[in-house]
Amino acid sequence: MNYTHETISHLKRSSPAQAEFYQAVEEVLTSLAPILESNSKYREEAIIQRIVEPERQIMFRVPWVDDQGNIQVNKGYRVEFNSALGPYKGGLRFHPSVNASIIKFLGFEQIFKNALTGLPIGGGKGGANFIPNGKSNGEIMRFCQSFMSELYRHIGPHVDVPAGDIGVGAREIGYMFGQYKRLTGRYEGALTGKSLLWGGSLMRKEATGYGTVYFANYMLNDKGDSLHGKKCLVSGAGNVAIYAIEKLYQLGATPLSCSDSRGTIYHDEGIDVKLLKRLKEVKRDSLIHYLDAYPSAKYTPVSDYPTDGHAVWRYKADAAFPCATQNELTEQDVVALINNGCTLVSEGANMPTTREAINVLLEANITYGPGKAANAGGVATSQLEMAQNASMQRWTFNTVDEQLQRIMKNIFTNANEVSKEFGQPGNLILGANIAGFRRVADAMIEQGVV
Ligand code: NDP
Ligand code: 2IT
Repeated sequence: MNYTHETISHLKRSSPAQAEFYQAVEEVLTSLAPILESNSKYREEAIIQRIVEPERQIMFRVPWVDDQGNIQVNKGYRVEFNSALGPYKGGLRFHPSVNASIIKFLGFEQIFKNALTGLPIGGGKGGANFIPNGKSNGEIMRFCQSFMSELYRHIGPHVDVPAGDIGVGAREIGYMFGQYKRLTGRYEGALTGKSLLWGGSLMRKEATGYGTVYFANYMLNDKGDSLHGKKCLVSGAGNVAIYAIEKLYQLGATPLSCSDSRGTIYHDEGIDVKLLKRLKEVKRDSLIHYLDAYPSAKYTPVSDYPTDGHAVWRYKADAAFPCATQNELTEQDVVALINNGCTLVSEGANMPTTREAINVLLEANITYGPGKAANAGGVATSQLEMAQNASMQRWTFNTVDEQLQRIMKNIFTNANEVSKEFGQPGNLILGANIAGFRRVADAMIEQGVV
């Protein structure tokens, strides 16, 4: 029986117009074929029918007043997808492209990613179709307060624990935490990614980018190689990209590029990570200003990108780290990478690689770390933040870093072992999807039809 085809047809009828969600489901179900064939219990328990349907979906109005005194209205979401393994856990995304399809694909991915960490966290995701770029601090604060004025009733340390994602960093988490505390009267870990001054964990900011690079290094170590001396392409210029770039330097590699929503920087001497932090974390400026300090670097505006992909992947390098957004690595981008000698792709972003591009990666035997494995360091460290909050402790940077490395290594080993168990050694997309699925599905079976 073709579960993938049957499930997608069903979803197209029951949840119309959700292309990114179908894409995420198709990718997972394609990988699950061997375990579904060999294991009748998952069919008898209707696990697939249950797992693709969120336990709860919340959609709400987010009204706020801009600096000109105009009333603005956005659409807010929280999809509580699966709580078999623990409280719903996953980020909030503020970006104009946010809609039900985007939040559902992210929430669906999060179920398996969180399961892979081995930690007690379920899967969820949320956000709003808000445009953070160009907004004043006051506007960001009023938006976050309005967003939390509805969200607070659905979350809590044992219920659902949101964090950041695109457009949501420490500043936004701060404003949302303040409003949560004001509305509930409780000072508790209902959000992660908090400031170090009031309950945040050391290393959370760095965790996703560092984790993605650790994961890439573990993949290479398994083949007797390492990142040392490798030239790397990175996309994005936000939280994940910045700390991936930082860790690449620490492991002896050279990151040559970064990108934002307006263009791509390629700098053959290596990206100046201090300047990048100043431009993006402090000034929230366009990457074009990188040229003010380095006129010899190359800037390509989006208008000059190839029609079938992205400028950032058209340079010569050994490894690629997509760290911006979904579907940012196309089939033609992957072909270009391979023709230029690239042998590794490690995904910091969620679903950055199109379905067709993944097929090319697998056929070419490229070392490939899928996002739900390679970028799980962020959510794993969020869970370490929850553990510190619950026990009123504060761990050192090194303690958290050691745990992050241990978790990333375990995820690699687990996905790799499962890929061998199912006769496709090294196919980590298959290994990660089956390993994550097995843990959630078995927990669902033990908890009955709920
Ligand atoms: P940020 O908002 O910090 O940075 C996102 C970066 O990507 C920015 O440079 C932004 O450009 C660029 N970008 C965003 N959307 C687009 C787009 N549609 N086209 C081109 N460029 C775009 O987000 P994060 O770094 O936190 O997230 C990046 C990716 O990593 C996302 O896929 C997210 O889901 C994933 N992720 C994040 C985790 C985390 O802990 N933060 C954990 C695991 C995965 P600009 O600066 O112009 O806005
Ligand atoms: O996609 C992700 O894993 C995140 N945005 C982080 C989620 C979290 O709860 O830390």
